[in-house]
Parts: sequence; C-alpha cells; structure tokens
Amino acid sequence: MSRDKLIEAKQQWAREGRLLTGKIPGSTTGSSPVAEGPPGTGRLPPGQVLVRDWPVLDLGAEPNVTPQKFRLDVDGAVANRLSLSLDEFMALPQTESVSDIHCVTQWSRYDNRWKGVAARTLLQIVQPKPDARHVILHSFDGYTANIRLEQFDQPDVFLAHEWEGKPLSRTHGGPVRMLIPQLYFWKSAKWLRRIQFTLSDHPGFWEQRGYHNNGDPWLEERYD
Ligand SMILES: Nc1nc2c(c(=O)[nH]1)N[C@H]1C(S)=C(S)[C@@H](COP(=O)(O)O)O[C@H]1N2
Ligand SMILES: [Mo]
Repeated sequence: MSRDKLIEAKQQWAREGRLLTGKIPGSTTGSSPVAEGPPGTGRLPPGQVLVRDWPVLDLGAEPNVTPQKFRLDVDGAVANRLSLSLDEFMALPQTESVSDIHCVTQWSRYDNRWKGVAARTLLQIVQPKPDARHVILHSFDGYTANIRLEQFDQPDVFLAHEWEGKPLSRTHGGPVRMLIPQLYFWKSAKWLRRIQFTLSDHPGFWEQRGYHNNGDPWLEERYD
C-alpha cells in the first residue's frame, strides 16, 4: 500500500470509530458486560486481541539509521540540553523491563523484554524547567508523537535499544525507539531523533489525523 493510501485508510478508521467496543472499564453505556477490569484486575484492554508475533506498523519509509547517522537531541524547556552520539547514549545508565504492547489497530502483545535508558534517568540529567508540560517525540522518518510530561515520567517508559536480548531491528525502530507501554503504541516513536520539552501541546502525526490526543488503551481512547 502506498504511504498516502495507508494514511487515508487509517484516517478513515478514525472517522468511522472502527474497533470501538464501548466497553470502557466502569462505563455503563456498553451493550455487553465489561470483559476486562481496570488496570490490575484484567490484562487485555477493551477491544484488543492478543497476538504472539510482533506486527510491523509504520509509514513505510523505515530509515536506515546507521551508528554514524544516529544522533539524539534532548532540548526545549530543559536546564541541560543533550546531543548524544550512539556511543554516548549507550554509556548512560541502562535498565531492563518487561511490559505489554497495545496497538490501536487492535493487537496486544504480552511480556516484551526491553533494555535501554529509562525516561526517568534522562529526566534526572536534563532537568525539565518548572513550566515544561509536554514532550514531543521526533523521528528520523519525520514522524512525531506528543505526550504529557507526566506520561513520560513513569517507571516503565524507556528509550529502548534491545528487545528480547537482541539489538532492536530496523523495522521495529532501531537503533533507538521510544517505549510508552501505558499508551497505544503509535505514541512509541520508532527511529527516535529528538525529544523536545515544551510548555504547550503540539499534536503529533496521528493526533493531527483523527487519533486521540491522550491514547489510553484502558479508556479506549482510540480516536478524538
Ligand atoms: N518513527 C515512527 N514511529 C512510529 C510509527 C511510524 O510510522 N514512524 N508508527 C507508529 C505506529 S502507528 C505503531 S502501531 C508502532 C508500531 O511499532 P512496531 O512496528 O514496532 O510494531 O510504531 C509507532 N511509531
Ligand atoms: Mo499504529
């Protein structure tokens, strides 16, 4: 599928409200009983289907980010800006975690083992200014995604470069991708290039095309 057709198809999903179950935990409007409880009581968010493989979803460009081409800038409303080579990034304190993936196109994948730099490690280094509220993720393919600072500032949010003990593949966003397990996976920008801290919000690629600005799978925040 061409890039334009893919984008148009996914915008159409948003317009139609495709896949919406209405079975939001605690909601009384759904026609059938709540299948899964809120976080901690059930593991599969409403409307999701469990898969074992790991689908690839992107705009089709899949940039070849060699170690030489790699650079990660962290800038905007921070006390200490960073511009890191891949070696410098790898020299930061490393952490491992296991988390689930929930993609808005309905698949979920449990127990992914990640290694990388925890967002909180990065926050300690760059020190966001007191008025910083948002984090804008920019990728080598021109993709962007926006989250709030408190969504970035979570123990399971990572700048990941390993999956299941192996370097993250190019198709899945290597050498370094964002990982935000508590939000739909479109927020987890692949081929990460820049992390920008801002005072005001700047909707990202899919957020400008009908997808929800917040993207919480437990609240089924698929579309805006
Ligand atoms: N840079 C970049 N990041 C991206 C995308 C993209 O097109 N470009 N697609 C997003 C979408 S819509 C999804 S569902 C996930 C898919 O990640 P995966 O291919 O590793 O499963 O990446 C997200 N991050
Ligand atoms: Mo997606």
